[in-house]
Amino acid sequence: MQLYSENHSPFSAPVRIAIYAKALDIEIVAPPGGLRSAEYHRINPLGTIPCLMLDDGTRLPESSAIMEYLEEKFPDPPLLPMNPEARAQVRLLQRIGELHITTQTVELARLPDAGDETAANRLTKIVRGLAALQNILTGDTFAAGPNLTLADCQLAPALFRVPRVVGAFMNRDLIGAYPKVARYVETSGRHKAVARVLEEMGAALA
Ligand SMILES: N[C@@H](CCC(=O)N[C@@H](CS)C(=O)NCC(=O)O)C(=O)O
Repeated sequence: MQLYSENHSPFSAPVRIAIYAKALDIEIVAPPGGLRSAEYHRINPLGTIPCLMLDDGTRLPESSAIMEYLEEKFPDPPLLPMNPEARAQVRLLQRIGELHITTQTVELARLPDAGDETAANRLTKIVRGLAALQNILTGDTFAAGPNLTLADCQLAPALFRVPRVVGAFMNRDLIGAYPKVARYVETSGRHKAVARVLEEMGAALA
């Protein structure tokens, strides 16, 4: 299997954390010809990374679909808890990370004008996402308890980007305003797979 990915990509980062945490034999490669090339669009007509190329040639784009597939195909070590309520909690945290944080920072980073009304809407969504996390996080090492889950794969890279992107729009330590979130950033970053991906992202963004 191959994963098309780039180190700066916040949507690819969660998939790479899952791959590293499970020690999977998946080759991680850049999109051939570049993300916007005709060559890559022939592989993945959505034109997005990440995209997993299965051994039978099937292409699986969309980070959450890829992570669900990897979890089912390679359940050991598990990145989802056993009981339905705990699984729902992990998926909720994943959605908050993807929709309220990552998507908003990606769109914010595309906006040139710091005074734009669209920027204010994106910042509001990020603030709501952080406030929700402050309520939902267990206060444990990882987002949903003592073990790494898919929630951490999503949230750690999402939160990593917040100060880097929001800094251009406001002079405020947004994460620091939510102590449980700030602590979570610190504790989750100690996991080897998380630390590796955050380092890759940091180097790519520098
Ligand atoms: N919902 C998609 C979003 C993927 C996405 O938008 N990735 C960005 C890179 S971080 C991308 O490929 N953008 C295409 C482009 O900029 O042309 C997922 O979760 O995989």
